[in-house]
Amino acid sequence: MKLLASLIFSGITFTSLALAHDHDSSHGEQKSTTKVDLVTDVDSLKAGPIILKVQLKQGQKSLGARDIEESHTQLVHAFLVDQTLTQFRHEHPEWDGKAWVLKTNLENGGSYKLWIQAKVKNGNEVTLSKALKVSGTPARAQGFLPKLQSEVDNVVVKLAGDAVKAGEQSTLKFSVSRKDGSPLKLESYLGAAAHVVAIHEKNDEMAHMHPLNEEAVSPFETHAAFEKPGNYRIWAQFKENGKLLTIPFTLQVAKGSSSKKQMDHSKH
Ligand SMILES: [Cu+2]
Repeated sequence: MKLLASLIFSGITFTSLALAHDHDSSHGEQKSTTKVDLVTDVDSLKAGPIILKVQLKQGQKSLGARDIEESHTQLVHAFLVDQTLTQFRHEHPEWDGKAWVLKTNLENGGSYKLWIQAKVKNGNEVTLSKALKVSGTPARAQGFLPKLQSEVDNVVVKLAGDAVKAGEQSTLKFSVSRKDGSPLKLESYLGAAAHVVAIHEKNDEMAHMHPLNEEAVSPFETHAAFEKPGNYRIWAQFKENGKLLTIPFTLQVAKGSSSKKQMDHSKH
């Protein structure tokens, strides 16, 4: 009897472990077994043209072009965002045999965050970040009042995403037109109709989304799941006539019923 009881007990334990594991893995690619550290050659830069050498370290190994799987036509996606969340750069560092070389131009100084996304071969997609100091005139803070309509270069984009709650899946809908209401002829950008990046006002959480529709048309929609409540700056990037447009928004994400649980998950 005793043996049987212990067998049942261990059986139950085993099942619940398996369930717990399943539960964890369903929460997305970020929490996983592939641990990668982000290392840069310097921690501080000067506003203007910059060159930053980035290493993706898996233990002692530096991950190079052969270790990374392409996603959206690129190996490594890099984003540089300052603390005001007004400065945004989306770049694709190139592997020079020793490091991923990131070249861009920063107009303003400030406290920046470098965000890196890469899909490790035989592993998972990692999202990494690192703080960088940039000397130079800081950008003027714009605050985080909701901004669901944005204009850049005669192009108007409206974002419909009201009642978005943390920890719950929502849909963001972007409608693009010219100021006079006429349509744009969108074209594919990096293998997607558009790229949408959302960063929390504390610059400590980011999400990179792509439209559900493959064809570059307006309106386009993306699925979004914001982990925590608060204000998010969102940049929609798409192309017309070979020209890349980057359109900023500010979206308020309300507390969701399951956001507490999600936040706990984000810690490990
Ligand atoms: Cu990219």
